[in-house]
Amino acid sequence: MAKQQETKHATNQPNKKIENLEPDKEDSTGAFMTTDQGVKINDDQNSLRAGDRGATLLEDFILREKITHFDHERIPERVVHARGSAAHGVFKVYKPLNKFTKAHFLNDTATETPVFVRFSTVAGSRGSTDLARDVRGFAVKFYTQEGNFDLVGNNMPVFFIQDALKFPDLVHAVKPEPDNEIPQAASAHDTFWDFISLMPESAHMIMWLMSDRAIPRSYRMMEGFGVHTFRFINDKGEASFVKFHWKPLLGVHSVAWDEAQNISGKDPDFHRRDLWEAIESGAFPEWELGVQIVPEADEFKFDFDLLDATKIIPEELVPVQRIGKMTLNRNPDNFFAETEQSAFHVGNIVPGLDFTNDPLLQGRLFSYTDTQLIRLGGPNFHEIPINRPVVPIHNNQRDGFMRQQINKGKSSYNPNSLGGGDPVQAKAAEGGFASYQERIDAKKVRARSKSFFDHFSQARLFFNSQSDPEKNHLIDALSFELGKVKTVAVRQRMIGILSLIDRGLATEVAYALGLKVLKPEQPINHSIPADGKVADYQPTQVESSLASSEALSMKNTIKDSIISRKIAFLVADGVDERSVNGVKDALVSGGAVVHVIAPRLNAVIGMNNKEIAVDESFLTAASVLYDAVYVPGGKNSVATLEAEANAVHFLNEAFKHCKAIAADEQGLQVLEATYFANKLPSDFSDETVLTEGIVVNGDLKKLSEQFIQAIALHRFWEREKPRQVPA
Ligand code: HDD
Repeated sequence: MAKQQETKHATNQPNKKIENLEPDKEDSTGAFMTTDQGVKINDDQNSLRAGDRGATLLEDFILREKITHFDHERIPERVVHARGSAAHGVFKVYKPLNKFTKAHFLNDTATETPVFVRFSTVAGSRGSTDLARDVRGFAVKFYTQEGNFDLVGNNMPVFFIQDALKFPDLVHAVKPEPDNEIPQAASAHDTFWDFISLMPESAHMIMWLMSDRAIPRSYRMMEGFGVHTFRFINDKGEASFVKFHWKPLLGVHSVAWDEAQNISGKDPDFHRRDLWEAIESGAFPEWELGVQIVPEADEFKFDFDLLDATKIIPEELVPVQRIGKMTLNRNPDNFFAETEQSAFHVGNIVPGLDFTNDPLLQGRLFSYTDTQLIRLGGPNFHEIPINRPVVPIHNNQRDGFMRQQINKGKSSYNPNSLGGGDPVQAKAAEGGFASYQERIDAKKVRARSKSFFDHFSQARLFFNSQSDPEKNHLIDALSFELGKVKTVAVRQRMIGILSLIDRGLATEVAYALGLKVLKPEQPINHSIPADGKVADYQPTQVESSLASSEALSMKNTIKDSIISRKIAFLVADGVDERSVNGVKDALVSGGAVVHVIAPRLNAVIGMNNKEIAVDESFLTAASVLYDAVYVPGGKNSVATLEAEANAVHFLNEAFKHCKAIAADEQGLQVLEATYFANKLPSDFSDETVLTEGIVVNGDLKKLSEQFIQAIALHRFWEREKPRQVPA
């Protein structure tokens, strides 16, 4: 299927990684079936027996081979980020960045660097729902001409903890509880909030996790962040600090929590399917790569520490420069071979980039190779096609399980004379990687810098930057999650932490939990050294130099297109074909995907006896799987639909989830059968449409225009204000 995309390829160069994968691909079209040894098989239905009712013979190598392979098909899932989906694509830089970095792929504007990108949830297992409230992984492997660079980030710019030593604790706390393995893919349980309530440094991340960012509408509509501060190194050996951002060209959008829970039942593969279908249809997802660059000299200029992964650099302080674009334009051919076996490592960097001393990053540098050793079974996982670079590998590493490369010659050591001294080391000028020579003069200590002790100012900045609907969602999310916690003392301790972020927030959540905001307990900070004074190691309360930051609210995101958005048309026999086709044509030419949904499958007969193909029935479709709904007229069609509970429910849910809804003059009759009939706007002017998201118009051209504008706005959260939406 991916082959069809050749013609739609948004870019114009052959993708070197796809070429590199080609020799390993297998295509059975027109071929004989064989064993793994290449022997043609003439009966794949019956094992070899002593007589047709007798015992199976051990000599049946066909049976033995097939069952043995099957028995060994599974590998361990990733210990975190087990559930994921991936795609191939390319990255191209806009202009050379040589002032800051010598990395070739960030300087050569002519080259399209192949990428493989895997998106994931963190806590759930491989088969868990895509719509869990969770952080999303955003891992990009750049197959550059200088080797692989992996930017292994998330869709949130900060992290729960400051030191990698706490990572196993965090993950043990969020994963299903160890006695009964409950709950799957959810943080709403005691052990997670027990840990969080004792880890004040997680406060900022918790604000992100409880926000709508944790329930994206699509992987294609998420930001990505490298999280840590990295280093850029130019060809003079000068360094600057850099933070990486991915900015989606479709904007950042989310679903409602009630919707997320429903999608988990109706289509747990919602994000996987969405990514796959968008790429198959040629609606290639795109992100711009952004960088925030801080000169070395400004390292201590901020009221937070650049090495602290629980902090952002607000965009008001250091703007994000957009330096290039990534386009995902090809689905994998095989999920296991590519997506499952892809092995990312934050330590895979190329000349022109380097690490910083962020203690979270430093610990990650160990963890990723280590985990691949157990997951992929040995030290040669870099040879698996999806992981190998597009440049040759020459070194003296040898052997190990599943070695693919056939190294020639006698010498596998350096220095050597028998092999002519090869392979030779490359000088920095020849592209050899040379680590940045950071000056360090320090005692070896187990301690945390005091510059890491402000845990609340940026959590507050995040909360203060949210729009009212976003704040309400955050309060609801915390009330839901803590409501699922059974231990009241944990809930109470969390209210204490929240009160250190924002008193109003804590009061609202406490109200929902039937608790009071008490004076918070002394938050525990785990960085107390054996001989340290506890008082010195308590979190500090610092005011952020900023009251709010625009980039933190999804309200300010791009809302200018309906590309790849899914629109449901509710129809029945007798529908007005002109209304269906007119509005459909307008939406499809705007890039949207239209599904016709009817009481039963196959087709409906319109009022002018024309057949209209049906994509889904009310049984197989659900409102939560669409971005907007249209009800075309036709006397008999609307009469059927207004009496059809599933159609009315479809609309009620769309209204509840704040989606754009449209009807032509006759279709209005069906809207009048919903619970929101008495909330329909009194006029359908352009202005009302843009605030209320409901379009009714007899003029199909005008209707289509207004509907397109409304869909582009994504959601009409103001509708939630009266908080009176059942469904
Ligand atoms: Fe991690 C996987 C992102 C902290 C240890 N991590 C993993 C993946 C992503 C991230 C996107 C999935 C990659 C894929 O699709 O295969 N991790 C992050 C970010 C972090 C972070 C953005 C903080 C800024 N991780 C982190 C720490 C540790 C790990 C502190 C351990 C000390 N992460 C792992 C791992 C995983 C992993 C155990 C599991 C599967 C894998 O590596 O390949 O090594």
